[in-house]
Amino acid sequence: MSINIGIIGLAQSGKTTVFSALTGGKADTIARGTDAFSSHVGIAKVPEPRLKVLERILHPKKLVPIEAKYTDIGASVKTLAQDKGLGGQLLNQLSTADTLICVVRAFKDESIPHPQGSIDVKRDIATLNMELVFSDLAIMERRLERLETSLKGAKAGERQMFLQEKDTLLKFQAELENDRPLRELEIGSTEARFVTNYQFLTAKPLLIIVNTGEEQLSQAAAMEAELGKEYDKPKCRVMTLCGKLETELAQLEDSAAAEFRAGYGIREPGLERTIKLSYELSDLITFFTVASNEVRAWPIKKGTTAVKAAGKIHTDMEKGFIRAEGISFDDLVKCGSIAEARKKGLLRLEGKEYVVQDGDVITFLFNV
Ligand SMILES: Nc1nc2c(ncn2[C@@H]2O[C@H](COP(=O)(O)OP(=O)(O)OP(=O)(O)O)[C@@H](O)[C@H]2O)c(=O)[nH]1
Ligand SMILES: [Mg+2]
Repeated sequence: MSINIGIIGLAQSGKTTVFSALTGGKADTIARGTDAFSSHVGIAKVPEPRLKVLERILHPKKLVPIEAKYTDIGASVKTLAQDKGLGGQLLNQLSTADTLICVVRAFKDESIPHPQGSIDVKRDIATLNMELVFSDLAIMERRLERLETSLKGAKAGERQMFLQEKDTLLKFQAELENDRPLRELEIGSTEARFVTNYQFLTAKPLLIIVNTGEEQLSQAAAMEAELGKEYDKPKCRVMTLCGKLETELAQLEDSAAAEFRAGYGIREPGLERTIKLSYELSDLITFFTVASNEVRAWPIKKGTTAVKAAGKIHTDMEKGFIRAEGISFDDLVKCGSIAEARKKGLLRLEGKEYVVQDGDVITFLFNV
């Protein structure tokens, strides 16, 4: 199971630098390369300290963390929306992302020209937002045209459906034309279906990474607080990251990197902070399974029921679901072993509708 993160940003803002910081570390990168579209794709393990604790309690042969797949498409969203060929394919790649990271340049360097002529973080965020809006509007226009054709030949039964979709799209279109991204709207369940179908970019959670220079490190926290006032909203967060420095630190052993970070006054590794925020933005929690000598971490949306969580692992487990046997991470740590937890009655039997909680350690029982 992986979570999928698309990296966007203006030209030369540091997208590839941030991508390297997130996926370039020796220990945490599983695979990294360039795909057929010449975008960079990298997979990094999601840091999860609870796995190590579970290893001590459960003694599995193997720990399997969640993976984060980062895609640096290396082109601006604006050009993608205009281009039906390669641009269209790259856009498709972005549209499968769970979360978007938008890299905005704050570092100063005379030798690297800025596409808009000067450093201005808020202006660039607005530009990027506009590009995302523009891309969604293009998708909507095409769909609305096709809907008109479909409506002409529609049977009585289909008509209602098409009209509903048209209403939703027109409503979304009006919001976008006012520069309002779809992620800020309250979306009903019928409407949500259309959002999922079309994978609108402005509907996705957005993490704004302000790429600061090393010499700006002392101001980074203040900059983040100031920008947060404007951009921290549901499904949108802003953070600063020194991409270049983090890329270098990612090459070092953990202990050496930690020493450097302390020296620079950086409290948390950029990779960890980024993934934590992406996770929160995507409304994801983590549960653990124990099976065939493996302890594995899984990401699921908050509010997922046990039967649906089982389905994430295997469709057979959803179809043949009998019950789940689960314990919270904290209870398991307190007991020190599954046997002790069972003795104390802390191992719970849960039915299909149980809502899985962050940190649950679960074994699913099912028929095949
Ligand atoms: N001085 C300085 N240079 C940086 C920093 N971050 C990135 N750069 C440089 O800025 C240039 C652009 O960075 P990239 O990461 O390639 O930016 P990009 O957004 O991927 O660029 P394109 O893919 O060409 O749009 C490179 O020469 C980087 O070395 C920084 O914090 N300070
Ligand atoms: Mg690049």
